[in-house]
Amino acid sequence: MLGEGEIVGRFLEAKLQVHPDVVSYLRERNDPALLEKVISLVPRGTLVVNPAHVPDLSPVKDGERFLPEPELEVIAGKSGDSPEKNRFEDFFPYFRDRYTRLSEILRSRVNPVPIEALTRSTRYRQEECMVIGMVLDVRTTANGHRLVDLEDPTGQIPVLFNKGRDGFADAERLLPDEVIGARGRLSQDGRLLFAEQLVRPDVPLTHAPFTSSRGGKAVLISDIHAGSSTFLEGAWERFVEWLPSSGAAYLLICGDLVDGIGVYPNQEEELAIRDIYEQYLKLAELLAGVPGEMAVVISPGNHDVVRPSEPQVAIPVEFRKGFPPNCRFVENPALLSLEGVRVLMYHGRSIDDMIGLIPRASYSRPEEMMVEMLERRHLAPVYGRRTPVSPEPKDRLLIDPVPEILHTGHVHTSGITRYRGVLGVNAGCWQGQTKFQKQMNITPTPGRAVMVDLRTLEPKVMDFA
Ligand code: D5M
Ligand code: FE
Ligand code: ZN
Repeated sequence: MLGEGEIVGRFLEAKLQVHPDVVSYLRERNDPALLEKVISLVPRGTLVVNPAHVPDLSPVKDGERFLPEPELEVIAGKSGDSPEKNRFEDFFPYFRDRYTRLSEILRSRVNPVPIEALTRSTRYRQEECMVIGMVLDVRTTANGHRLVDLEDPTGQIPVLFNKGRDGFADAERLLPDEVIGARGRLSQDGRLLFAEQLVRPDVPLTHAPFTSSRGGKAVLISDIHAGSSTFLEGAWERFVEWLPSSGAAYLLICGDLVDGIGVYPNQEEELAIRDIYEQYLKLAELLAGVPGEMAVVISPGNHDVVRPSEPQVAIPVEFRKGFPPNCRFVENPALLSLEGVRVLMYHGRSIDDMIGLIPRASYSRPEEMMVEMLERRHLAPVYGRRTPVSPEPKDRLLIDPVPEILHTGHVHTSGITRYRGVLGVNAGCWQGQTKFQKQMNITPTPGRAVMVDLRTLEPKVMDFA
């Protein structure tokens, strides 16, 4: 099996540095001849070998895309898409759908053996093989290795990721319920897989984002928290005054529209408006300042009046009084097309779960958690902690298709990232630090909006604080 050290070493011999994506690709393909071929194809004078140098990794741009008329289309998460009630009996189909679709994504790179066959038959013992499964449980052993119980529809097997092996950093970030592929060697008794490589569904290395030839700009914000006594009126006024000059056609608001009522203990002490209807009326007033020709897309978050389980339904009609006619209410998550550019809006409750479980993760760097979502092709990989999920026969939290822009909020800190062509944006919030955030040591970055040019996907941070 080709190891990371071996691959990097071979490039160094050829006086070349190598991009980590090229290393993962070569490890997955596990073909020494391919490694030599890549080295031989690199043009003279190259210092760093990146995916563009590898024929199979050349970007494949999704060039032809049906452009909606008008330019804004809600592809998924329209108001009314989610059934109101969640039914307990839907949990089984929900997880089966999650497993089936993520394992299909993995199958282009992993050729798995059913787990039952591994454990039953003797022919795989001490042989190299691959499996695909959902992480039932993951723990760190006394020696610091990571031990995972992996389950597929046929059975279950423990998989050991040795801390001394290449790519252990991937295993350190393993989360319960994520779907992964593992390549490794089966133990002599067939009861344990010694993993050599962890493969995540991920964004394809060849992914090249679609860009709009029509142009257009979108402004991304979240966490307005209207009705909170720490809502930053002045910053919002400056923002709204700037909007007409921005030339933007779209304003996307990614949840926590109002502060809500009773969201956390003693919240009433921090509310300027204690009536939930009036909080939404306040939001309607705030949005009345937005130019009428801009399309405003409004998606809920955990402080909003709708059910907390995701997909969260759109703000109900009785709370939409007084909003200007350019507002559209969608679910959380929602997938939009703006001039053909796909934007996946997700408030980001699951970021709390991931920050709690991923070593060195921090509320000050939300962009890293967006990358974790993209690698797993799932907005809320961990089930049953802080992020409640409403089971539906189709898992709407899967990231499929891969969007051009992933827009989140919730953490109140801004962060921007680009991962394999996908732009990740968390703009921050419009609320100053609350007592609760002070206790949690969370320092918000309020008053920022991020404007994205749909022709180039270049973000620009605007600060109104
Ligand atoms: O989330 C505002 C901020 O507070 C965000 O950074 C997440 C954090 N937060 C929210 N709830 C919790 C809990 N229960 N523990 C730790 N941190 C949390 P918002 O949704 O606006 O309240
Ligand atoms: Fe919030
Ligand atoms: Zn939130």
